[in-house]
Amino acid sequence: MPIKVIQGDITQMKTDAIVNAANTSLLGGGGVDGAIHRAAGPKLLEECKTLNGCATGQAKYTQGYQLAARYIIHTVGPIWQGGAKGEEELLASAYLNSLKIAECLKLNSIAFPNISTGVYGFPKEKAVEIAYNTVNLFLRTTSTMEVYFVCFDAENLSLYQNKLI
Ligand code: AR6
Repeated sequence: MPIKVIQGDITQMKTDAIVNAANTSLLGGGGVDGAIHRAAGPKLLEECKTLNGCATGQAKYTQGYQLAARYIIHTVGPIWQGGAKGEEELLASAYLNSLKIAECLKLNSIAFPNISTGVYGFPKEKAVEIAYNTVNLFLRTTSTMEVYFVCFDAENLSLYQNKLI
């Protein structure tokens, strides 16, 4: 099974790339974004400053610097505003565009956090469906990449584990 679910800190992953749940500025923030910037070191912010931000649902990549992962793929999930503002499509795009970058870079493995389910408030159950379905479809049609869903909290972990059964 190329999809794996684990609980832990994504900054510790030894995959070829880890995905950052960033904001449109790409200049850092709290949550997983803050943890990745702290772990990668200050050169990450220097490179991010050259990227001119990132639109919601899009993705851009940088080097991994002090991380074990070679690359960081920065994507911006939607802020949940009730569900009528294209949030579901934008979350699917965030996953898909990250996977496309990994494919362009010819990566064998990638680790995702649970994008938008922290301060951006996306309902976790819906987010799991979208994440899982987007990755599954991508892997079926185009790729043999290993994909990890790295869950930080127990609720997301059990939602993902139930989805995989
Ligand atoms: N490893 C894996 N997952 C983590 C980690 C970690 N070290 N730390 C937190 N999470 P959030 P968002 C989980 O809020 O909702 C930032 O300020 C967390 O439990 O980090 O997409 C950005 O700059 C949750 O399940 O991201 C943006 O402004 C998931 O990561 C904004 O937050 C996402 O939570 C993005 O909000």
